[in-house]
Amino acid sequence: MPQRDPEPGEGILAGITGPEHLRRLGNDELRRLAEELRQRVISVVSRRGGHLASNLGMAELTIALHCVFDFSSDRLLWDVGHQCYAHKLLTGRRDRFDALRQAGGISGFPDPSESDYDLFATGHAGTAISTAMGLAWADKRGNAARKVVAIVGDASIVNGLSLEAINNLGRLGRQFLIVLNDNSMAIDRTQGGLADVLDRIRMTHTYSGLKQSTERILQRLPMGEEVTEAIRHIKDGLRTTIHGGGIFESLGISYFGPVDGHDIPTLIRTLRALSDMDRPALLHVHTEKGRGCQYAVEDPCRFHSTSAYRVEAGQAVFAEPGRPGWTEVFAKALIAEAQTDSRVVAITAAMPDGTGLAKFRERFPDRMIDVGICESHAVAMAAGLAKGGLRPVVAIYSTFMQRAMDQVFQEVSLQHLPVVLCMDRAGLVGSDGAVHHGMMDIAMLRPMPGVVLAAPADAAEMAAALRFALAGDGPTAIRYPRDTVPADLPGACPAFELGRARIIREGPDGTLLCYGTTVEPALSAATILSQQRQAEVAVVNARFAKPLDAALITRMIQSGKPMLLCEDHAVAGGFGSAVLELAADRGLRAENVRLVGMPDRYVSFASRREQLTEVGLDAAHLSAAMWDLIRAERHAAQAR
Ligand SMILES: Cc1ncc(C[n+]2csc(CCOP(=O)(O)OP(=O)(O)O)c2C)c(N)n1
Repeated sequence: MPQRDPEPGEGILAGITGPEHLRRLGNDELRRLAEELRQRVISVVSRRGGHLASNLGMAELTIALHCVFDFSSDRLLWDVGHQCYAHKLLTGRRDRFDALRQAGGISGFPDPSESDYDLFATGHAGTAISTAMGLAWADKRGNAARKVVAIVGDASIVNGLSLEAINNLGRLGRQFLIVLNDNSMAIDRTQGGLADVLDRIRMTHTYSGLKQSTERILQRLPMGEEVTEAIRHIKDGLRTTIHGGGIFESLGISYFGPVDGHDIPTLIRTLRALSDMDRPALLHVHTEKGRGCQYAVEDPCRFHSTSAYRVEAGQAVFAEPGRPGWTEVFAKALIAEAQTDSRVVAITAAMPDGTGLAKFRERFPDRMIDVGICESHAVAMAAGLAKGGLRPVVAIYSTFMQRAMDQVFQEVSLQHLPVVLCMDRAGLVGSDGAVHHGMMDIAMLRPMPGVVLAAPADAAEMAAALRFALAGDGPTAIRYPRDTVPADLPGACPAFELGRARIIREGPDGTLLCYGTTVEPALSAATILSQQRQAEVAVVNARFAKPLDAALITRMIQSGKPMLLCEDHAVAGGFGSAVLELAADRGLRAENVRLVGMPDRYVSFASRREQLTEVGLDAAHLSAAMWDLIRAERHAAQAR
């Protein structure tokens, strides 16, 4: 008879009061606990959405880490942090876990405001070893004996930032443990030379091989004081068994492994032995992405991060999306361009699925490059491709494009090369929260001379913007949100012309001047104003944040009629700021102009709709804000 999964109020997990409790459990109980953690994660993620496959692989390793270390004082750093669900369940957040990624609930990433067990709010790859090193240095100076552990995935350890930290780590001269969680996957398959090395280690260690290599480590690692001396002694012996681990060894980091990441007793014994080392070490752990959940094991990429679903006959079933998303529309438009222009090539930094480039790869396998999680390299390489005569399109989420700003500056903008940056997830991103909002791309790119900034407002405009960008002789950045694409705008879509806005709706009483995606709520706001207030306002897609349609915007400001500048971006330094700079430059009185966008604080995780409402970018808030301006302007006119 298959066992019934425990309900949230029963089982071993229900009795866990804190990580210290784990040390009182036997191996069988710990194994059952791992299963319970998985079932809890599946149950919540299937209803709330979230990161599934990586978390399922982390149950045993998380338990073992909490058994060996005391992270109420020792330091635990998660790289990216999307794999910390079991950690959350074991560190006091079990009862609130059902509200995962819901407004006011539990974050999908580590979050110090939730628990002292989370040291940094994270979400971007490659940071854990650096921040952990900083903590280790600080403790060394303060003579604190805390242990430091950084958990890093096989895709994140090849990130430039991780490698810079590893290069520096050999000099640390104190305990420091990197746990390399190797499941051979990023979101898609891990890319690159180091991935090949790890793959070779994986292939030479079948399950029984793993057992042997672990035994070899353990036999040679006596517990207690002599451990470091013993390790020094066995180094040569080990080196012959470690293959690719030599890379770390040569950088002064002792390599151990690989070990089976689902074998709790072995993990505990190995971690305990390594916890006493007085210098940096790396434990290479093999885990299975999607462990214990058939559909996630079969398609770990699909279930890396998932929306809510229901299970029917053992398969996950998703609600049909009402309309296509921006990602899909972008991929379609790019494929169409690539069909007529053989110079077009596409680059992703480990996100072929998320950016839509997986579709492009199906159609043009030789013209898509996945560089791994290294956005800076992606952009610098795109500069080389452009110089070499190709037309590179780099598709990166806005939040991750931040990593590549120096390359956009020096390699792309300064050389004025025709690189097209397509920034998905630009704007509020919903349940991933503050670590993933695309809130600063305009502000970061706007100061770079020669960079054109464009934003489409519907599917036809996406195709037109891309066509325009690919025809240009310099860099263009196109931004679009994590959302479904709105219904087609009225009328035929005019081609994108440099610095020309598109008037979508006319109206004498004021203007909602939008940048891209905010056109949709602005059109609804205009309808509300027309129906409820008999006020007729214009709706315009500026299309370009740089260069602005200076002539049109000047006329609109000079009319003295109210204007709302609406953008799904931080108000500071964004599109609205560009308009106000124009006004100041031309000596225009912008007294009836207001900015709507993200405020100067981090907007927490919630649904994207809730977040848009929170910052005033929904139709109701826009119409109310516009009506306030219209009324004030009418009063002022009467008083004159
Ligand atoms: C700088 C940056 N780029 C891209 C991402 C998107 N991303 C989130 S998780 C992930 C894959 C991580 O793979 P790995 O580190 O091996 O962890 P696993 O999920 O396999 O446990 C990627 C690419 C990110 N979080 N940060």
